[in-house]
Amino acid sequence: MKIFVIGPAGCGKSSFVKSFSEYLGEGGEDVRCVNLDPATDPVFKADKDVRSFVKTDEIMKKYGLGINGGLLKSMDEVLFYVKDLDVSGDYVIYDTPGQMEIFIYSSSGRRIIEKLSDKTTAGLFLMDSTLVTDSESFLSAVMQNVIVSLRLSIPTATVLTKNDVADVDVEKVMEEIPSKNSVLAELLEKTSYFIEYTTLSQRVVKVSSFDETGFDDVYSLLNEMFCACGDLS
Ligand SMILES: Nc1nc2c(ncn2[C@@H]2O[C@H](COP(=O)(O)OP(=O)(O)OP(=O)(O)O)[C@@H](O)[C@H]2O)c(=O)[nH]1
Ligand SMILES: [Mg+2]
Repeated sequence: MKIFVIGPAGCGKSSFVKSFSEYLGEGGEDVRCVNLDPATDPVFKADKDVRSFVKTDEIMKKYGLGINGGLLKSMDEVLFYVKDLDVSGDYVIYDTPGQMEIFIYSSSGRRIIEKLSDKTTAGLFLMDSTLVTDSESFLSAVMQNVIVSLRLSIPTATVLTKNDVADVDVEKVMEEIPSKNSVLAELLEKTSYFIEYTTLSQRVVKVSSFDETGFDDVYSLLNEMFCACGDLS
């Protein structure tokens, strides 16, 4: 299974890759990790590291680009090395950069994932729990996951990180929606219906990479994604 860990800057992707891969390894699973972030050295034991081929700091200097343009250009270059980044294992976990443009707008991010994917590829869309404690932010996060899933054509699940510092009460957040009376209350309510009628994005798990909270849930969810018997609701 290929697992792409995606999410906004600083949401906890690299920490999750480190802790979750250790958790899988301790459980006897055959797990490999790949760093797909050309801007940052991996904090986990990387079986393949994109920075062996492309380094964003060097790209920025070479082309006179800033950090955002440098990262986008780096991903264009990474396309030439995709074969070198492929690795086999029962669970192959890819850490990715936090710049969402790469997956939502640019063609390189999409093509890199397409080339590395197989029939059992999934995305985990990570969001920092401290930022999604109200219904507007929570629904926006889940919708971003839907967009990433559509754009990359892979099933993705929403994972709320840093549960040790903020525990999002998903049920309460959803229950509050009908009582909102902002000008966009209707949009909010219809968005919640939309989410209710989609399957994968609806299932939200909460994790902490510091104390491994929720890792059993992520493990079950990943396996349910490729099992016809899975109940994702
Ligand atoms: N409390 C808490 N902090 C966390 C957790 N996971 C990550 N962090 C902290 O959040 C910050 C960002 O973590 P990273 O793992 O680097 O996040 P990232 O998404 O890889 O960041 P970028 O690659 O820069 O987009 C660091 O200070 C981490 O220590 C967690 O489970 N709990
Ligand atoms: Mg990172």
